[in-house]
Amino acid sequence: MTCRRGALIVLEGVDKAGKTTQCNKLVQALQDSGRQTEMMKFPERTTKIGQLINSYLENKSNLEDHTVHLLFSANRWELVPLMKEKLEQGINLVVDRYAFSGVAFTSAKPQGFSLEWCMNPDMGLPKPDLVMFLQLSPSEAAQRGQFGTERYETTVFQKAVQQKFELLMKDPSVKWQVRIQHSNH
Ligand code: NYM
Repeated sequence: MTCRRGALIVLEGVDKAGKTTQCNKLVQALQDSGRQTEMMKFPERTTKIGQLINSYLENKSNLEDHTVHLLFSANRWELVPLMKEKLEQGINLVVDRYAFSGVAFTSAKPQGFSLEWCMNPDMGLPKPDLVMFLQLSPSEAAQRGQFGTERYETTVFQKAVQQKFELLMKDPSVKWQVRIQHSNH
């Protein structure tokens, strides 16, 4: 018996947009409707590469900007065999961040990385069937402006990231769906 390939659904957005909450809800809803569904997230901090990324994000170590970009990409690639296996088994994957975050965050850095350079290392990754962009309303963004201590968590940087996401959403080869986030997600 052949089974249908699972769907690859990605959730993207700036920090604090509520991606993790929505991923959990989506996984639950799909499971409740009888569809085998699992959640994944990037960065996946538990692998060796993920630990390097984690230490960078927590400001415990510094990494050169190109290097960390490539590590984020490598962290996706190292999970591709597992992703493919699951999708081929007919399992739907709901993924909290993917290559779009990689491109948006690196290209938002003041060094002026081109989108093209940022996109190259992720070329050939399994293509999402749908990318949901959780758009934080400006008033919500202001309320959620109290960021933690991780790298990138400043209002100025998040605004730059949002602009980069808006450029990426112009790509018609990707099926984007924008969802405006209000209170209580
Ligand atoms: N991030 C995430 C990147 O800079 N590049 C990437 O490729 C990915 C997947 O890591 N601020 C950034 C975005 C977030 C941070 O994400 C960690 P999370 O979802 O808070 O664990």
